[in-house]
Amino acid sequence: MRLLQALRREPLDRPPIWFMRQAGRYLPEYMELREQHTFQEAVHSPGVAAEITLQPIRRFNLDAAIIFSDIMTPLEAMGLAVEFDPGPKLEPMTIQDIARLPDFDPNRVDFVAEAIDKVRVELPDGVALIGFAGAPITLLAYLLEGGASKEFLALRGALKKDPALATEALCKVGKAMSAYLQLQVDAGANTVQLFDSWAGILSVDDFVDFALPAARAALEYQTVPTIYFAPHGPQLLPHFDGVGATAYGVDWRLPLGEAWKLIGEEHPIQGNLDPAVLLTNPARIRPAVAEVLAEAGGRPGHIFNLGHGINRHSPVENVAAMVETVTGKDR
Ligand code: 1CP
Repeated sequence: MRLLQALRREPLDRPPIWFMRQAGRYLPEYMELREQHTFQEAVHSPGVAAEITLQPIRRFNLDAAIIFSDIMTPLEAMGLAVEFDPGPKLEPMTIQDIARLPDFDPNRVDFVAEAIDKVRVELPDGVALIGFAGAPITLLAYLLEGGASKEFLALRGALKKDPALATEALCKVGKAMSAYLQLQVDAGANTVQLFDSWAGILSVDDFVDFALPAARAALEYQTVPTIYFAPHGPQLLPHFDGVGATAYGVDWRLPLGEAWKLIGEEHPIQGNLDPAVLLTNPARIRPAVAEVLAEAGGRPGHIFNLGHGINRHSPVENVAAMVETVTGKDR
């Protein structure tokens, strides 16, 4: 599998390509299924989740599928109820409540393993399946706020107020995500990605003291290659290495070559086309993709991706132009 080869830094004639949120709202066939099922119904029905996972694979020449689910889904296995509108909504919790959550019960998320099983049966040879989880500090941010926020002050306040208790809560969530990733690997995921979507709001010190050890704990016992993705924080790149992942995903803020130097060129890197480019047209997309490829310079260990999830208003023909520029026509 091309993605796994890149994760081993084997030389390749072109980098593998997949993109974050590739199963989602920019695809008319996803919107059609969403007319019949709520987001939660789709996630909880292995047949529907598998179908949505496969939709982008049928349309484009991609090297990986990512299981359709959400970073909030495994919290159900700790007894929490999450709703979506369209982002996650839940009762805000205190840091004490989080530290005392019940342990992760894999039986409560067996629908994810079932969906992975169904995807595996239909996935073309050579296409890898990616499992994923949210990184502990990102999940803590949502749990403390009860949903999205611009600044995540509740999180930053909790780290300052009682560092020991914050560490306890992070350990609880980190252990749960480690088990959740393992469940996906056991079901057939070839690699796993940890999404640390909000680590970038932290100071370097708080990242190193809190986010990094928690992310490391979620990844350290995995038996497949791992990818750690943290956008919005170029100040963090020189510290990524401490997470101990196989590869690191970066957003578009720095040119890929510069980001790669900061992370360390011995690690594979994933990224980093600005998703905004997909809102333009193929004539602008092709040179922008070529620029990312030139930054990577054909070096082994580059995985082509967007710098963050695709925007829902991206025209499908623009996505096709991006994929074709990376792959030519053939798989
Ligand atoms: O209405 C809808 O159809 C729901 C939109 C949607 C989708 C398609 C949500 C709600 N989640 C998802 C799927 C999803 N989420 C995937 C599927 C696989 C794929 O990539 O194709 C993945 C990997 C995620 C991960 C996720 N969820 C992240 C990490 C990635 C990132 O963007 O940084 C985060 C932060 C979430 C929370 C979330 N879930 C949904 C939304 C709209 C959000 C963002 C909320 C916010 O702004 O904080």
